[in-house]
Amino acid sequence: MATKPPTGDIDEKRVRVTPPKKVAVGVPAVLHALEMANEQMGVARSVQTLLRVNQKDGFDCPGCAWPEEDKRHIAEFCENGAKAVAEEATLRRVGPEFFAAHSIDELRAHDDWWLGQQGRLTHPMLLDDGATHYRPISWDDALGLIADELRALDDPDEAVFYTSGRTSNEAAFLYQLLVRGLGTNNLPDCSNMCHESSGSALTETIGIGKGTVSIEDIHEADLLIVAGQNPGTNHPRMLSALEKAKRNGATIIAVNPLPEAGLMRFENPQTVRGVAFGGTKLADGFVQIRLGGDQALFQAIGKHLLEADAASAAASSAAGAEGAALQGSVLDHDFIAAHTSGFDGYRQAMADASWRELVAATGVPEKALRRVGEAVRTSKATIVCWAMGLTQHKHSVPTLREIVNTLLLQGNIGRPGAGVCPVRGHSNVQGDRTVGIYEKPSAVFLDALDAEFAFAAPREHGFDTVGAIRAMRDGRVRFFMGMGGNFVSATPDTAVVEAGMSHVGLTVQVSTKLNRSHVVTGRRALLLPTLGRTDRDRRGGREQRVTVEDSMGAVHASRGRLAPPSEELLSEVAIVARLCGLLFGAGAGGAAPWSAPAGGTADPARHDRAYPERTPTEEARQAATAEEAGAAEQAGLRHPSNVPHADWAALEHDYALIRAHIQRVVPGFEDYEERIDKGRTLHLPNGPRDARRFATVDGKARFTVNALEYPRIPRGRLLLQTLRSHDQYNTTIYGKDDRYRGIHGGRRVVLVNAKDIAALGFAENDIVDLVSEWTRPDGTVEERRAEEFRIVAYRTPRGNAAAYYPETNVLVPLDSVADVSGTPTSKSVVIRLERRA
Ligand SMILES: Nc1nc2c(c(=O)[nH]1)N[C@H]1C(S)=C(S)[C@@H](COP(=O)(O)OP(=O)(O)OC[C@H]3O[C@@H](n4cnc5c(=O)[nH]c(N)nc54)[C@H](O)[C@@H]3O)O[C@H]1N2
Ligand SMILES: Nc1nc2c(c(=O)[nH]1)N[C@H]1C(S)=C(S)[C@@H](COP(=O)(O)OP(=O)(O)OC[C@H]3O[C@@H](n4cnc5c(=O)[nH]c(N)nc54)[C@H](O)[C@@H]3O)O[C@H]1N2
Ligand SMILES: [Mo]
Repeated sequence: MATKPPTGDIDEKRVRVTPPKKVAVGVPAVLHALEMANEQMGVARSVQTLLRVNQKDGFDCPGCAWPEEDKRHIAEFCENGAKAVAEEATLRRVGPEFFAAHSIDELRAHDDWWLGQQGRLTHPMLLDDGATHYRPISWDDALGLIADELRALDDPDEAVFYTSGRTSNEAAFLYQLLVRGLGTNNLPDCSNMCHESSGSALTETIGIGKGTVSIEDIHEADLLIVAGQNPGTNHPRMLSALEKAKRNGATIIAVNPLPEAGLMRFENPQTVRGVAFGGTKLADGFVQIRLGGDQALFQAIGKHLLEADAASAAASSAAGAEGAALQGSVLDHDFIAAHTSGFDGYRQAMADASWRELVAATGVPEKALRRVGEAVRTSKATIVCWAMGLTQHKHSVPTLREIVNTLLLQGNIGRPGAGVCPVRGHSNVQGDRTVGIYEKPSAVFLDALDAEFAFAAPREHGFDTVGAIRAMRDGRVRFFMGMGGNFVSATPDTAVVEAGMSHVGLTVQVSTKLNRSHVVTGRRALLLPTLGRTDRDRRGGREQRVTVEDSMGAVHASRGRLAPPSEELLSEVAIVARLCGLLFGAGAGGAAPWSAPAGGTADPARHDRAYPERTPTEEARQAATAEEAGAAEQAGLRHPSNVPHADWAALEHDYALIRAHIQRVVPGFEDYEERIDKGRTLHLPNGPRDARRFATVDGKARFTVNALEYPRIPRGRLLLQTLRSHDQYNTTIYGKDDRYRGIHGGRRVVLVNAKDIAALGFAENDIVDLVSEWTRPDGTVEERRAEEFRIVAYRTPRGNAAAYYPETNVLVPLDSVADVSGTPTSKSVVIRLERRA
């Protein structure tokens, strides 16, 4: 059923290009956001909603995962946070009448922008096999259909359960339990396409797959390197933190192929100084690196530091200093000796590295590379921040290992103002991982889960995102469920994904708004509307709150206050809890076990059963009565006695009970409930940061040796990165402008260096197809095509081009993934431009 993706905006030929902005944020940004908010929500609702973003009694901004400062501004939001909120809190509605009026074929011809603009989903809908329209379905029937379909599988591995990173800890924890209860670890998530490379590299080298800095560290850093990240658009509140760091004397170096507005200069709309005096110059240095040149850059920094250390050792031994023959003053030799392994191998590898090659890979002259090295050498505390520019390349994992190497040299991990800072995307993507959304769960996690719920979770690894697509393509997936997100548009190789989806028997999407994954479906499709962050969530007679973890490991509560778009909506927690009840509950196979406490508080007797006094294993195993086992068997589960045991109805009506389970399964959540009360934050333990403790194979932070890699661009070709405009949230398109880059009114543009445009025989504004060329391991070349893009001259390095995601996902080959992490290489796609006939 692969359909031709819509190319509406280019046909109108109205893209307008102006010079890129040099300053980010400021008053125009706030006005722009308010305008969008008013349009979607009306003035009163806008004010009421926006005042609650990221406040202690409010909701967590669904925008990004950047942490809140402790002293919050009245309006702790940014332009793009406000847009994310407006998008969700919109007053527009998509109900049964909408689906009656628009056939699935018609909807498929619209792009993600149009679909998203229609408003909030209000009713569960079913698209039957062969039907032309979605039709309404009751919750009971919808969930019953899912349960039937799951029971009918020959093998639980025929089911795939995707998660996007907005899902709360509570919903995510129950969801992974549902999936493992069914007997599979098929839990691909958006993180597979996002910071998986960071997780892989950091777990291996420092023993934790997360960053090691707090917001205070950012403020106290002496040097901040921001590489492969566009915070002015994607993490605007980070600019305030950078500004604060600068005021404290920090140096900031931006490493990017593009001179991104936010990094160059920043007008803080929340300070008078920002507004009145033309802003703060943020970046002191801009390294205009070639796509994929970062591994070489960090090797150059390491090489420079090692050379400088050796020189200082030689100088002091020449001056007769005692015992200084071996150790210079540049490196932290005590830290290296006490806390690391692999130093000698790394030192040798850097001695062997050639400056000529480092220059070729980065496109940056040796002198400039050494200037960055000098900034690092003289810094008292260094933090490296990064995002997608570093994680979506074939050699992303070695690149990030190299960052760790350079930081270890000066002991820049586990002390104030220093460390690694992968800046996460989705607002709870990190929390989802923490509570078990992972296709390769650790044995420690699974053991705790087994003990808590008296079952045996499967041990074999499941599919990640790319693995799931391959299985769909090969017809091995019969059931797909998406907990939020937009799997069809966000993943690589769109044509393969769309065809793969059509082989699936039932696709289920839990969502707030309409997107492409709801119109490119399996043979049957369910669309389940749910509450968003801004919506009030009343269950069990009281308002529920959920929790989320920010990019720096701080967990806090989030509570929406707006009246939900429809009385019909169930929270994500309720949807999953009911499915668990249907599949694993005492009444599984019979009457719905949750029907009793509708609206009332949970039965205290059940509560006791879910919260045994003695060890959970013991007690819960006893609770696995013959009756329950019989019911599960009747339910057709593969291992009838092996389903998780909990009081699902109670969990649906009191999310605190879910938090109590999390606290017993995941380390670091001690006193969870008490600590999130009154808006307090729970800081999860972080070995490297807290105590220079490294949970690696040898208990040390590990220097690694990584052969230098960088992309080679064939003659007459360009290397394309696919990135975000200023008016989008991933596949949710807010509008068609990219204000800071000076692109207006359209998204089908390709940014190319003016000299390349000429050298390739084109002119600005030519309309071209982008054709990607992918050489398979056997040497054959595959081609993929994205039609009708307008060429725009832009300050990108020679040989490098840029275009927006998701329009260009058709070009990213499914098999082109990062080594180790499996992340699609969305920032390095070899393309040629082809003139339209
Ligand atoms: N408003 C808004 N906020 C968002 C999002 C959104 O879509 N809109 N998305 C959220 C999500 S899920 C994520 S993951 C983050 C994404 O945040 P970013 O990673 O900032 O997003 P991208 O637009 O992919 O930008 C990649 C940046 O890296 C640069 N880059 C590309 N390749 C290279 C390279 O090889 N080397 C270097 N040094 N730089 C490179 C690009 O020029 C660009 O500046 O933002 C989150 N926040
Ligand atoms: N070419 C290319 N591809 C990429 C990237 C890239 O840079 N280039 N970036 C990758 C990255 S970093 C990421 S994170 C992924 C993003 O992949 P996804 O997370 O799958 O995509 P999103 O566009 O963020 O999903 C948005 C949808 O989520 C739904 N939604 C919003 N809020 C809620 C909610 O509260 N609950 C529920 N149930 N649904 C909700 C809405 O329907 C909305 O349409 O894309 C990846 N794909
Ligand atoms: Mo992301």
